[in-house]
Amino acid sequence: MNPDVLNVYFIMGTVNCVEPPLDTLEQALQAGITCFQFREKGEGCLNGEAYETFARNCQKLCKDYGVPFIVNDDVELALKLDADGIHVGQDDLAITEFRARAENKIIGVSVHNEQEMELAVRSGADYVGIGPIYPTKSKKDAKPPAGLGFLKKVRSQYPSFPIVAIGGINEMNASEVRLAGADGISVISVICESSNVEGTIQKLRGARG
Ligand code: 3NM
Repeated sequence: MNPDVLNVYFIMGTVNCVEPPLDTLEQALQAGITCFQFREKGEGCLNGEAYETFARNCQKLCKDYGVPFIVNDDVELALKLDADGIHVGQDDLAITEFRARAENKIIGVSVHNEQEMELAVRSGADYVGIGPIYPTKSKKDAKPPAGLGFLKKVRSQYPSFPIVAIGGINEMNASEVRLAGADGISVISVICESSNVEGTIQKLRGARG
C-alpha cells in the first residue's frame, strides 16, 4: 500500500466523541485526514442496527471525501459494507480469513514486539500499527507505553514497510514520532476532543501534506 495513506489516520467511535460523532468525522475529513478507522468499542458503544447504521454513515462520509474506510476488528461488518480494509489485533486467523475473502483490501495489524511484527509481515499485513508510544486514555487494555525505541527498531529492520504509530500522539509530539520512522500517526482523542479540528490536523500533518 502507499504509506502516504497513513499520514494522518483518524480512529473514532461514539464513546470517544465530545461533539456529535459524524460532525467530528466530517470536520476531520474536511481538514485532510488521510485514513479513517471505525472503532465502535467500549462501555456505552452502539450495538446491533444502530452500530451498523453508524458505520454506514461514517463510510458514506469517507467516500464523499475519497478517504479509505477501515473497520476495527469486525471482519463480518467489513465484508458486509465492502469497507476498504480492516484493522486487527494479534489474530493471525483474522488476517488469513479476511485476505481469503477480500483479496484487494487493506489489512492493518497492531504489533507490540518483534515476534508480532514478523508474524504480521509473514501473514500478509499491508501495514502495522505500533503502540502505544505514549500513555493513552483511549484504550483501557493498552500495553505499557513503549516510547520511540521499538518504533525505531522496527523501522531499521523494515526500511520500507508501512508503519503507523499510535497512542498518546498529539500536536507537540507528532514530529518526533515521524522522525523515529513512522509513515503516519494514528490518533483518537486529540481530534475527538479538539475545539479546532482543522488547526489540530494541520499541526499533526507530516511534510508529505
Ligand atoms: N490502540 P489516543 S493505543 C486504539 O497501542 C489504540 O495498539 C493502541 O488513542 C495500541 O490517540 C490506542 O487518544 C488508543 O491516545 C489511541
